[in-house]
Amino acid sequence: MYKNLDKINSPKDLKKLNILEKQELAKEIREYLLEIVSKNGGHLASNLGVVELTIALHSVFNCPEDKIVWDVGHQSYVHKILTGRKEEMKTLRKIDGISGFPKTCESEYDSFDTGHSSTSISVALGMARARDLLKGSNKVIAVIGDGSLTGGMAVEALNDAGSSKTNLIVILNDNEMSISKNVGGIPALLTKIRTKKTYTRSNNCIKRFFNKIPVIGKPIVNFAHIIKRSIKQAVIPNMYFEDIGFTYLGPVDGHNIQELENILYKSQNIEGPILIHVITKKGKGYSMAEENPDKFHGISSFDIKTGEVKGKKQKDYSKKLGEKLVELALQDEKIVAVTAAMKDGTGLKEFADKFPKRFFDVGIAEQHATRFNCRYVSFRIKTGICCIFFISSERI
Ligand SMILES: Cc1ncc(C[n+]2csc(CCOP(=O)(O)OP(=O)(O)O)c2C)c(N)n1
Repeated sequence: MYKNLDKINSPKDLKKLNILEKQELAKEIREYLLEIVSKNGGHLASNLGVVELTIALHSVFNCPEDKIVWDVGHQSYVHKILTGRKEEMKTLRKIDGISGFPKTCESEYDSFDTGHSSTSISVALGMARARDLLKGSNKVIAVIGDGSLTGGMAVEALNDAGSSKTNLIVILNDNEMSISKNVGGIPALLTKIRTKKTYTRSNNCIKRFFNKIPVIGKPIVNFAHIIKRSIKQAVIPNMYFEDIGFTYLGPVDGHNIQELENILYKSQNIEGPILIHVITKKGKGYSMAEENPDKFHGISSFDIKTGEVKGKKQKDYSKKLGEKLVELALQDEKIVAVTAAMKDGTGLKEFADKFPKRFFDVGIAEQHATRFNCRYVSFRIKTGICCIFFISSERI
């Protein structure tokens, strides 16, 4: 029995709750997620991380008219729970059970059939442009993780959306994790922005102060607005998102429902593409998952108290392959390994630990990895370097 959760059959019910009730609801949803995933298995850590974000999204927007596009579809459990599928979630990973990903045939609240990854901004931009042609007024929101943002398609879509002037909201769910620790220049940029958080706060305080001064207050604010960009550029080394045409909002605490709702309401009054930078903790609220987000990213049934996976752990092909690769790499220093953000899933952890200089995680970027791989293949002809290339093997 859940005091608040049992009352929620659609986002309409959610909108009736006050902020304290929503905070209690967030706790109950976490308990419910743990109850289900510990029994059936599933994607846990990412969902624990988006509980408040999903509550805020469904509190502020009006789905199904407004469209939410989940980039990594495994992040949609909370969305499913809040959109009338709480009971069905008990059939997750069972024969004929509910899908662990958004499915348009399952619910009108699922706007797109998403697997993984990096497709949401393209999909949402297409929906937004179609809406504009049809003279519609609904909102379109893409929710993309920092891991998925390393995928080429996401960058291509940002490039297009940024110059489009189309009303579109991109929520960047930044938990600093892909399945493993996120890698590359874009995550480094996000870290830079996160650590300059004080900029947004002090900027708002200054605005409020000058706005209170009669007559001269407003002109000063306007003047400040003109020089804002240069100040921003001085304080924040790289305003990448603004430079490519987005209005950047944030960073905002992804576990504070009130702050999230405020920023989502604010975004509704801004024209053009907007990127809202939301900071979340993968595995939030379950210490085992907070400490080992990669282990609890996707997991079989487990004991909630100990975090131990139930049943006998079988050696899978990836593990065996990884072991063989290490054995071969010990004999041949020209062997390297390339992965597209799937170090653990492809059995390469031991290789990465033993040969850090010969291991390349290129991010969720298989397209890039194949060309990068070809360089090594062409090297092989000349120098004998051999490349073992692993791509995603995850099932949807
Ligand atoms: C094209 C592709 N590459 C890699 C994967 C494996 N994969 C699935 S989810 C994921 C991490 C996604 O990270 P993020 O978008 O930050 O979401 P999070 O799980 O952290 O919430 C990865 C690497 C995949 N499914 N598809």
